[in-house]
Amino acid sequence: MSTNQTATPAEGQATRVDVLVVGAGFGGMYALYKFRGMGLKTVGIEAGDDVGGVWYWNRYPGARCDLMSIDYSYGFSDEIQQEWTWSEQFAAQPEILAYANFVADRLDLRKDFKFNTRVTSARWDEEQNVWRATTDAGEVLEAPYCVMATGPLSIPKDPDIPGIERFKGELLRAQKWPHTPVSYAGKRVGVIGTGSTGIQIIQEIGPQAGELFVFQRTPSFTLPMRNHDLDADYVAEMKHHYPAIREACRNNPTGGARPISTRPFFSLPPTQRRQLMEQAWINGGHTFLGIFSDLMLNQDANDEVADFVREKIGEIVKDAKTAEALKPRGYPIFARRPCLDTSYYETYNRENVHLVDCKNDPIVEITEKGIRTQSGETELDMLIFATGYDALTGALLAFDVTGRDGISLKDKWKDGPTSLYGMMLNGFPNLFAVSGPNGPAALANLITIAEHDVDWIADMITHMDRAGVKSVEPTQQAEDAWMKLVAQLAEHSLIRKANTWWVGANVKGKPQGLTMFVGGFNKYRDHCLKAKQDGYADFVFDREKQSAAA
Ligand code: NA7
Repeated sequence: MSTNQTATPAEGQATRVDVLVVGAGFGGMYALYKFRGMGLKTVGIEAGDDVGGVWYWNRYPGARCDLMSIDYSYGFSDEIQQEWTWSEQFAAQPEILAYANFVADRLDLRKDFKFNTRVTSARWDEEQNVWRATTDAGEVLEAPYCVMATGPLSIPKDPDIPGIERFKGELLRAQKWPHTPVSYAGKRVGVIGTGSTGIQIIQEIGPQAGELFVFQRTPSFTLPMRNHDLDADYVAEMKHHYPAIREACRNNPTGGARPISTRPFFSLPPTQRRQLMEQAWINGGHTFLGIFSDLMLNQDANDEVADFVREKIGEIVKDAKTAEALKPRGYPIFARRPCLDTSYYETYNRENVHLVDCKNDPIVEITEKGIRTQSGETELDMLIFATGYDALTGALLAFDVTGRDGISLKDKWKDGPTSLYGMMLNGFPNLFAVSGPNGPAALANLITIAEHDVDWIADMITHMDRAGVKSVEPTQQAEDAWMKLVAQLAEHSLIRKANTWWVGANVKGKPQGLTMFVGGFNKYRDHCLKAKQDGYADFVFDREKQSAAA
């Protein structure tokens, strides 16, 4: 199918390919493999010097995926899933990055990626029906199809605190961690940020640092991970059942294999509810989320689970004042990304670990020597930022994307992101996003979503190729209807009730609101499938020709 021609440009000309993929994370890697396999000349652009995306950058101590490794891995190739063996229930960053490298080697992906390169702009050329992208290497690439696999968590965010540039000690950012070993021994280390990242760092370096000071503004709920090595028999069994496991993931609201209960919290008597929660605490992982059906819909049910976890924090943390400060209040449990830990609360029982409660003692500034809070200065040798990301939309808005009639993405999204399925945008023909901001995005297994989205995009391209059409975009009505559904579902979810990156609250000036599809990955998949079965009735093909004929 299609052209599969590469024209080597003369000086000043653009490099012409069929598909341009931005990003070499798990979404971009699969996209490149898939489109190349369709006979399309595909080129990937990646800012890092190798594959892995967020797992390439995030080398901070303790970095680990909180989805089970068996689930958080590709299902598109049986050879790959049979050849690769995970060592732990929840894999650490080095193993996940090794897996990304294994896949890249196995599929020979690197030859079609341009590493150490950033896209600086992308513009739709209506005459030629191509996206024309420029890079910071001064190159121009042209492709009829442009696939943004830029990831929901790829633009790190420094804290909004004055004086960062003054600090004379070692300043480290979780998402741009050095590739060489870092020593904490004998040092006074400060950590700002107690989301998933901060929690992983704190429990890892607490025992290593001379003194560790945790500057906590909002405490997170974290549950025991109960990580363990995978034994050979279990792995063999999983490998045997991989096809069924992948199918279960595709039919699950979280894109993972673990079933979600249909039992509402208050349908059970209190003793049984308690028993289930105790069991979930012992089992670990995200079991809690799956044991009742209505934790994100029923505030009273949510409150009881939150009380249970607060009680556990009180039991683990010996100092009563520290325990109280660590107990999250004022937002529903699971409305911030639920974290999994191995020894987080226990870390605060160490004499060298100190919690600074910034709700009561706010940070005023960063000084040459450390951090000044209202009550005084804490001197530090090392300061670590685990302060999150400009998530979901940040990477897509980091460069100029200009669609039909000169519409810029920044303008289109000035009040928040809108699209059809998070994948396609009215006004931006042939532009696709993998795990975009109006799909399930951060609420489900990102590898399951990425595989789904890339396959859906591939089907669309195949359809266009067969129909002999050159451009496609969703109708405005279809996009509006999707966004209405996204908003209606969000309205009933407790997720919108916390100030998190999920709702854009962590970035000053960012439009606020829950723009992800909270209906579950399986339902999202149904919607996308229906679009195809309906013969893509919600899309306009070759718009120019159609308007001319009208
Ligand atoms: P998060 O979850 O956005 O957490 C960022 C943390 O940084 C959070 O505790 C913030 O507190 C804190 N923060 C940010 N700015 C400040 C200032 N100025 N002062 C004090 N504390 C601050 O990012 P993560 O990297 O931990 O996790 C992101 C996702 O990666 C995670 O959800 C997983 O999906 C993987 P705040 O809440 O704003 O009070």
